Amino acid sequence: MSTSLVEEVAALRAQLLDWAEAYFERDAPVVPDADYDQAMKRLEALEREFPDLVTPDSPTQRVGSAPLSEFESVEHRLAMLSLDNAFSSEDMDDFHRRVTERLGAGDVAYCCEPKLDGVAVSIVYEHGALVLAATRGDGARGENITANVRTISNVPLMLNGEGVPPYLEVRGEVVIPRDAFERMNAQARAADEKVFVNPRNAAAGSLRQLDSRITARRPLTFTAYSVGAVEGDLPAAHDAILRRLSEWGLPISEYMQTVSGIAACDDYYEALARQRDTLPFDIDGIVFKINGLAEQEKLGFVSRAPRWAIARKFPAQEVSTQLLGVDFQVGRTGAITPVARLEPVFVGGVTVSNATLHNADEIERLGVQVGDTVVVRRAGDVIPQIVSVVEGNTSGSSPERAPIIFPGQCPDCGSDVAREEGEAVIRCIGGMACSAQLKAVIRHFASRKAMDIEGLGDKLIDQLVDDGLVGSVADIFRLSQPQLAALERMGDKSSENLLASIDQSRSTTLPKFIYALGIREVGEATARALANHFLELDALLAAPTDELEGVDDVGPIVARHIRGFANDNRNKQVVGDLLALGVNWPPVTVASGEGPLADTIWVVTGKLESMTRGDAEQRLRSLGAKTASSVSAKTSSVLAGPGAGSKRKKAEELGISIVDETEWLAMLEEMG
Ligand code: I6G
Repeated sequence: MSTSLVEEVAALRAQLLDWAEAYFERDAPVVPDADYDQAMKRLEALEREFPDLVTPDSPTQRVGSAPLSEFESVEHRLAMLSLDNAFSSEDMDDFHRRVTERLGAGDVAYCCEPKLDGVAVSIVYEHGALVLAATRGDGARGENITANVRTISNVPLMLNGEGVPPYLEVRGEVVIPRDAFERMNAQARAADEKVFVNPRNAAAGSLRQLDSRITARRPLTFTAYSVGAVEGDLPAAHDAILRRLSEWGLPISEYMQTVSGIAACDDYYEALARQRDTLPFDIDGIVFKINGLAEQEKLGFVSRAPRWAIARKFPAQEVSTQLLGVDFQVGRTGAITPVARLEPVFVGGVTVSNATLHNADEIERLGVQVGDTVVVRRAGDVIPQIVSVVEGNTSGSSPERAPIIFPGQCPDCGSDVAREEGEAVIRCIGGMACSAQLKAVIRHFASRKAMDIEGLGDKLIDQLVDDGLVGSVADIFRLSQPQLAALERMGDKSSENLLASIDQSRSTTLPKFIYALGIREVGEATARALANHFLELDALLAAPTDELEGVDDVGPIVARHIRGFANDNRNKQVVGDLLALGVNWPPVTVASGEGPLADTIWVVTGKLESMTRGDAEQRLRSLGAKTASSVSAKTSSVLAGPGAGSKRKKAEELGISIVDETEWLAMLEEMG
């Protein structure tokens, strides 16, 4: 075998691992899928021809193998136990009292970790190589899901580093992150395929695939939270064990923290409860563990749970309630969305009385009717949704049940409605003559990430449209102080403030302006990519579809929407009016990827004084940097404000440069 062949295989492997890291961990693909597939095919061919070159951690070993007929049952060397639950700080006090009494100790160190809402798995490594993965099953025996777990991109196939025990069973949770779940379901809905109820079910369904090639396409991630059977030495504290696992390449929770005493546990719980909605994954509580293994051993177990750990649960994210009725809401693109009116219910920490039902297909899929008992899910900052109808409720047609009938006319303006070929949504064809669409367009235009017109809220927009003062977004810039002051609940002072913020919003940026135009499917990221590509608004609006499709993020559908927008005479008029009324932005001089920070990857964390994290990221991108949400060996620098926690720590561990806000601002100034 020639050296150049060995070198080619090594280079392909390194390249594929790099690309996979960009794709899965930084959500920032660096090459088209086709390039990835081609490199993978070449590596597969070489490994087929020279099997001696196959290594257990080769990317080819993750792609999934032929379907199994069933999962084999495997016995856990050590039973996989469950955890006792606590529902209040009083329950936590009781737990702490029991622990300290048994230990005869005053204060105790607790290791705190979020309890991920996913599927528990056990992964066995022998001499560092992944040899077995199993579900929890009944705790004593689980199912052998090795082929599926091997496809999870952040599960190391080989552990690296000093002191890896000859036999190591790692336990943890497999989840699908929220954003990936939403994307997965949106794609499934568009393709009329099975929609998952929640990320946990999607993760469980993905791990239960007999064909691991299907699992390989699911965005699963693993987080280790403990060890099971071990032959060899490990540190004597839970947090140190997890850190050791991390050194060997296993992902652990970046939120893990060790605290002293039960009051600090309450603080940790409250802090995570506040962050719960904005975390990248669903969590259903916090797990607190006595940190010292000697103390854990002394406390032992009671029935099927350790005495040294407890899970303090958060309010449920799914609860059942009654569907009282359905309203139809018209959005800015005319889409008519069925909105469920619910018997108010406490879910995910807030009282919910409305939930989206998406579209007619979704209603049919759920088989839901007015009067049914339904399961409502509220997780993260996603709008509450009805995810299922309570079993036993759908059969027959009781007098209390009523089918949901879609309107044949727009509920707002009475225009006809139409369903485009291949689309699940029904749209009002009234355009800006439909006041509901106009109001939604203005709400979007004025929103923070768009023109950011402070004080122009929903109620005021309703008034301005209903009173005929605003008939297009350009009219916002034609409003006068007497007109505003004459509105209900608007005094001189508020109207002056509003006029000042309208005036201030005239100075914007090209990406924000493009986003504000509300072109279908053009979100913030696409608007940024368009601005960086075209640099000028005119160039964007004149671009043919094939040029538009050359921009990151823009496919044929988005390109068609942009052309459709640009060709519409009313839109041309409004854009022209906005510019004539003084809307302006500084020139976009640097396309992403070029500039003084080109080829660098930044992570912004903690609280900044002078701007939001989002704005700081935008500044960095405008200087050519890439921005990422998590710290890895690829990160060039971390901008850390006060309160930066685990990301700062990880950067320190990896020796990555950390700058504070003052240093960073000075650096920007230096770059001009
Ligand atoms: O189900 C669990 C979730 C998270 C756990 C767990 C955990 O630690 C963060 N830890 C143990 C020891 C067990 N179940 C049994």
